[in-house]
Amino acid sequence: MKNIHHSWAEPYKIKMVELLKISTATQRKKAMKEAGFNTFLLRSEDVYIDLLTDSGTSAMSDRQWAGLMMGDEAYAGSKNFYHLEKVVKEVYGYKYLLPTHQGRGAENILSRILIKKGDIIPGNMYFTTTRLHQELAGGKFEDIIIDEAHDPENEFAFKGNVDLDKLDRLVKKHGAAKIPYVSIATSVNMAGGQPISMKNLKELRAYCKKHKIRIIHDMTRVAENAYFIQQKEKGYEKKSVKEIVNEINSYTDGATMSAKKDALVNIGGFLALNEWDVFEEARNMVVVYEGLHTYGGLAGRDMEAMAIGIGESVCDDHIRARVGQVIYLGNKMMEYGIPIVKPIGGHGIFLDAKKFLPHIPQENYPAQTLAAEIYLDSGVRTMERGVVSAGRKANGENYYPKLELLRFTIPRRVYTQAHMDVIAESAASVFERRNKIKGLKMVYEPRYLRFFQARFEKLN
Ligand code: PLI
Repeated sequence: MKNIHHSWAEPYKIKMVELLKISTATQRKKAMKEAGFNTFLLRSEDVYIDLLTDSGTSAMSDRQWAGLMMGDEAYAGSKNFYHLEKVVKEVYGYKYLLPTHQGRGAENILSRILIKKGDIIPGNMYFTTTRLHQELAGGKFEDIIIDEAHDPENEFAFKGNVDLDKLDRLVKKHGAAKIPYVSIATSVNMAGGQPISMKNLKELRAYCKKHKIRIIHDMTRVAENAYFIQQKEKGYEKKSVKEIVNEINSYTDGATMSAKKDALVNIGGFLALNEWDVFEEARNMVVVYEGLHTYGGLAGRDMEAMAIGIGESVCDDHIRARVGQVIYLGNKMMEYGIPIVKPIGGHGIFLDAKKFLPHIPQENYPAQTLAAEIYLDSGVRTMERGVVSAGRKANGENYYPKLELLRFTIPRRVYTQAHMDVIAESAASVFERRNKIKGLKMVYEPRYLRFFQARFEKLN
């Protein structure tokens, strides 16, 4: 009876299932060609296990579904708005709330208000839509994440941390007045879902206070970050995820949120602020771009589902199982010798495509190539997070990010452990024949966020 390993397990059971199509290799070949070797252009019907994103793809609880029936679809003053506002205050600790249709709606409004032409926005690694809105508003994003974040092999526990020396150099060079805010993401997406530590955040807060610079928090995956703090940071072992989330937020001045991730809904987001003046301006803008300030592009029922989802998302049992499943998949991949970003992050497994396909140069899109190969192998849909996602600079040059990754993003409460096994086995079988894989060339490139709609052809 010694040495029994105690597994994590889901704190829920299945009440309804969605049937999936299992395709043949010939069907997948045809579908991939029609999609221009871009997994974003596949029809979801042609996908078996969909790991494109964890955004809007989670399963809602029976309580959330019941909440939909409580939707108050009044144009103004919906009771669901007031419920959501109460929950955001209580759980997240921000004073003022503006719902938006999703995260980028909040980013648009915030960037337009706070950023002037020529401003600098330092942040702990870029995110695609966030940086684009900063640039469209006339600002320039500067990466101030620690160097370790750019190294997939480095096992430092908090690779989302800010390098305060990098920030200080920017402040000295441009002056604090040119920096409207520091843009801080929890669970840094493009680095592989890597957390920021509370210690680092506190130091950043002290620095920014001294220089009178705001901190704006991209809190899309804050609960996952809080879980890593609970598991790995001294002094937080006994704190609940909810308490940790609240403390993280207390060191920031406002937040943009894509509720489609942590908050367990299929659509929705918000802008949350502590400063009245900024809020007042944002409330003016929301009616231009989103909708009235008590719905911001959402139905009453969407706000109700979000309010309930936020509560569920900060429960320790939920988050332990959520991250536990991701870690299970990562460990399986490592057993097969597949190169992944370490440590394993919160929302998915990120394959190191440069290591996986060392014979394919970044100009021929190794991660994009790998996404196509995994789909062809098993019908598992993943997504590129490398040179295609990084896009072009304002001067037209390509960004060449150090990280060339393939993301296996795990929707919350959707797939089983057996699905995780199938996914790891598919990655392993592509890994076995990796030397025979050829790269891609881009044949169609949209102007903005090209990864969504670009088309590719196979190199001969
Ligand atoms: O997709 P939106 O507009 O609700 O949210 C944009 C957004 C903002 N910040 C972060 C960290 C994100 O991850 C994010 C969206 N992420 C997507 C769609 C993803 O697949 O990762």
